[in-house]
Amino acid sequence: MDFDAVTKYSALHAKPPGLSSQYGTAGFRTKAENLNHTMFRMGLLAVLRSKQTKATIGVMVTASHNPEEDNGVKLIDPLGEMLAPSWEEHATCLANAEEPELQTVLSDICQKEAVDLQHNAFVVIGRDTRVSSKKLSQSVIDGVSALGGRYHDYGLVTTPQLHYMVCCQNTHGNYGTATVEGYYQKLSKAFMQLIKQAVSRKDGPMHLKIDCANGIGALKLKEMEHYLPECLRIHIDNDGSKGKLNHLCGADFVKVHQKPPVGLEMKTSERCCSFDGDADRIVYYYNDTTGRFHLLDGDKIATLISTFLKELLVKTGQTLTLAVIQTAYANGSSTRYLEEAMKVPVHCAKTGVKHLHHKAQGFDVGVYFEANGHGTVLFSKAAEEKIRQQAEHEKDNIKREAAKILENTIDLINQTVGDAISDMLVIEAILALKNFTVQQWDAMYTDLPNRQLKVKVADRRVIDTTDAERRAVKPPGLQEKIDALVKKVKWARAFVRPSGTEDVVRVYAEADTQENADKLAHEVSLAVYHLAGGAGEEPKPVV
Ligand code: NG1
Ligand code: ZN
Repeated sequence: MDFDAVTKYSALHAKPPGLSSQYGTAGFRTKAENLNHTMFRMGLLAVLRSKQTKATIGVMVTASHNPEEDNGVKLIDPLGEMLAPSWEEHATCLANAEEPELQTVLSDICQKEAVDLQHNAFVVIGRDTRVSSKKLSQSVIDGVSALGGRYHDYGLVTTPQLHYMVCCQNTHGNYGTATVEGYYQKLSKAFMQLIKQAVSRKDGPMHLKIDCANGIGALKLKEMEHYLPECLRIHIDNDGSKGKLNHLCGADFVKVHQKPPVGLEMKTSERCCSFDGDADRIVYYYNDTTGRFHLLDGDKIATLISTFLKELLVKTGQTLTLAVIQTAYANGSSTRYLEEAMKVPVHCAKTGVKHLHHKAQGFDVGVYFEANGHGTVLFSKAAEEKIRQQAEHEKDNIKREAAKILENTIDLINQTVGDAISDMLVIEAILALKNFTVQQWDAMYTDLPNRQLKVKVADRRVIDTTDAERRAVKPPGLQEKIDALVKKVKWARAFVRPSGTEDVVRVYAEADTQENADKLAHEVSLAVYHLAGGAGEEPKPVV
């Protein structure tokens, strides 16, 4: 390893002494002005990971739904999945090493992970539309070059597009062609195959309004529009030409505030959706005839997709396991509906898609979604093979047709990570095939009223949880207090956990009415404030 080159280049991306950060749920995320050294070092780390795995590694520069001033970076492992947990620790050590320690930390990682320094490294890089992203991705490139790695800069891409590229590169084109055109072609072909049957019955084109959060999703959808069939008319709003990234718009805003984004004109019953800033999350919504806003979040999406897949699996006669993976934030109604009405097993994982992804890998078909709209479907290799075989060789017409639909669904889904564009096309195809309106989809079950709040505490690590974050084991007395509060309210559920991306404790409550959910969330916030070292003013009631 040419340490001299590393030292020389590192001086150009020097770490401000004392600054420390952590590779969290979604990589590093903080004010863009403090990220130069982190980016350079993640370029270095990507080279080491590439040498160790003997595969292409991805580096994505984005801060997803955070405001424009923030930025962030995450590494993508060989099959397009999130970075392995042991390497997250290396990432944190490397990002926090003071300049003179840099060489020692790099050597330690090489030693611990038996990195083959002779092996060539290849890194692919992508970035979102933030003003800071261009310069920061150049810092990543400098890091890659300092360790003699080769790279390809994909420039402006959505996060899931870069995950797709990594998977394509490492499967030698089996997953698809590693270009944005390859991505558009793969998805649009699968989509057209899927909706063929539905289109013949439909009277007119399907219309969908899309709030792109003033982010990368708008650019990429505009490119992709030419590949999509006439029958799907997309109307892109918040395309970045006027508004600020993620400001009063985007999937996170819509989900958290439970209201439509600014900059999108919604007519009664019109089907609309919102992407987040890097286009890996999606939520749907509409206004009913009384003007009431209806949100169809990740739980509703998981329900629609898993119901569709289950019906098809039954038709094929294949005995494949299917499960839905949720987090504690999933609405209680969705879990009940899936388990009781649909007879689909549901599992709960810790927050963060890597945990859901991992759990979903334990099934032939694993549907995972966070309530905030980040999710996808995983098919085991064996399941995929069985379905493809059946689609080609099955004699029974009904079984063969069902297998073909499943095969096209597999090709339409981005199995590497949640992908707003791919998820949107899957949803549009399912609605068309089932001849469902957004209202019919929404009517599958009714969400329990719920409220999410944040509480500031001196040190959020004083809270420790168990049972997929549904119960607090620390500080003493907190869970007992929550239990007592929950007991008083009908259909209630509440939990608290320290956020992995913000310096806050998150509180979630649901109950029979919005008023009760708001009241419970506030009371639980007060319990956190008093028992877990609240900072600043006491939490106020929800208004
Ligand atoms: P934290 O801040 O750990 O709650 C948030 C989301 C996660 C996940 C990550 C990464 C909620 C409640 N939490 O994590 O689901 O998406 O950000 O972006 O939505
Ligand atoms: Zn995102």
